[in-house]
Amino acid sequence: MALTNEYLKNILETVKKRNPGEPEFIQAVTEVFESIEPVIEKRPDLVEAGVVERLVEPERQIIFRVPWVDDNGKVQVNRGFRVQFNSAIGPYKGGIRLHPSVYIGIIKFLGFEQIFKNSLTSLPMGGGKGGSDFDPKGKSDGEVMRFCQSFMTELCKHIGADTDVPAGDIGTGAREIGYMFGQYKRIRNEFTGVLTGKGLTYGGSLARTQATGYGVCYFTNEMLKANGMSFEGKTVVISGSGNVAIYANEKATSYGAKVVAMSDSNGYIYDKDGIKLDVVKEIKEVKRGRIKEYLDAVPTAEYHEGCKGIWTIPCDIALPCATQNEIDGESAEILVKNGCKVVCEGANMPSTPEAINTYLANKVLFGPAKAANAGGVATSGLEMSQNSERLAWTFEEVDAKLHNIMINIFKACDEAAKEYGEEGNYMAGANIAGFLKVAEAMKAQGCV
Ligand code: NDP
Ligand code: 2IT
Repeated sequence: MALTNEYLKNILETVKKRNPGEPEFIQAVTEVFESIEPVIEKRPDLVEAGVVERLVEPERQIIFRVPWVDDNGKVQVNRGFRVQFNSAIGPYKGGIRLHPSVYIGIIKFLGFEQIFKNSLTSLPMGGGKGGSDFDPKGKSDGEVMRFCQSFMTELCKHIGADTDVPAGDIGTGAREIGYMFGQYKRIRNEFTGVLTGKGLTYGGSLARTQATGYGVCYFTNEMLKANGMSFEGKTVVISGSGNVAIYANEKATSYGAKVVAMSDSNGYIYDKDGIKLDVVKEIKEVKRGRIKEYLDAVPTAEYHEGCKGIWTIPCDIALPCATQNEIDGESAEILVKNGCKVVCEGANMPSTPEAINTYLANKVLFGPAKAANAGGVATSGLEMSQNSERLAWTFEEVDAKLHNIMINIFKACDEAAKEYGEEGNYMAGANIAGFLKVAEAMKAQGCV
């Protein structure tokens, strides 16, 4: 769908000129612009207030050196990033990605998506994202600790419980958050909720570990119900085998579905009898191993090299929970041909624009990332609330709030889509609903 609105077309041209070599960022901006076009047509006041040209420019971008010493005593240097994208509705909030593919364009696409996602949660959180091209894989605990301490030694100058609150993302889990929190506390001499995803002994929230994956399934379940379907008896394929994928599997299974495939960046496993999640948890959460080790415990399963092949496995529901652009147009065509009825995104921007067009053209129910995976950051928001009131809620309390938030996010997407003549297009609905709250706040606060 090409843009026709002149205001948006001109801004997109500027974004392309100003951010060369950042295709993921341009992709994220283009998708949002295509969705909000009908809003812009109806709201000259937002154009007058210059909302969109401000929205696409991060408020602040910090890039820094992260030197650390490896186990051989050799100095290593990585690059650290924090993009503080938008604080119109709350302090910057978003994860930290540690992966060799990280560069400024990845952090900007993630930070931009985070603005709308956080808006959809209904909690007061602005958008931000950070990370580094450091690869935690194959590093010792000591190396990871020294990297995290060095990363936080610089980052701590820019964040704070009321300023910017980072969390986990790819490559950043409980271990990394612990090391970063320890260093922040040591340098700043304050014990505050400056990071979320903390351990339960030092201010973390119950259910944060499960939140993103559970949230994806709560959202999927609402989408299924609204269209006369359910998880019961469905075959599900989930890419990835990290934090989001594992807990999406757990919740989908508890809803009566059978998850038959999972993956990592080397390959995928197929278990026609349903993946035994205990085995995956042991490999990934305890041993930090590879998904192919599943066959050591379940020799009847299959392992295939390469990640793309996972989308050739017939399924009713696909939950991409690994990384950006993991489903391209070709994979989407194969999913549709094999009878897939639902795609709901746990990862950020896992579908290329061609894939999304294929879903929409074939009436596949599509749950877009910024709505479907918002349960993680929503529960981070709940962790911040608990830290502020110096209390800890039970698992059931947090999970119930998360469930309710996901139900409301689905409603908001559904209603916004209907209001703007895009019934059933939850991507349009998510972008519109997420945008409107931020746009109103930016207009009200004047040209800042
Ligand atoms: P993890 O690091 O726990 O797991 C990532 C998983 O994805 C691993 O199985 C990893 O395989 C795989 N993966 C990562 N990069 C690639 C790649 N380039 N190609 C193929 N597979 C890849 O991360 P999370 O589970 O936390 O994050 C997964 C996705 O969910 C990301 O898109 C993240 O932004 C998004 N997300 C995460 C949230 C959270 O709360 N954690 C919240 C909302 C979204 P391998 O081990 O081989 O690298
Ligand atoms: O992409 C995301 O929403 C996250 N990685 C979680 C962010 C957070 O602050 O919990």
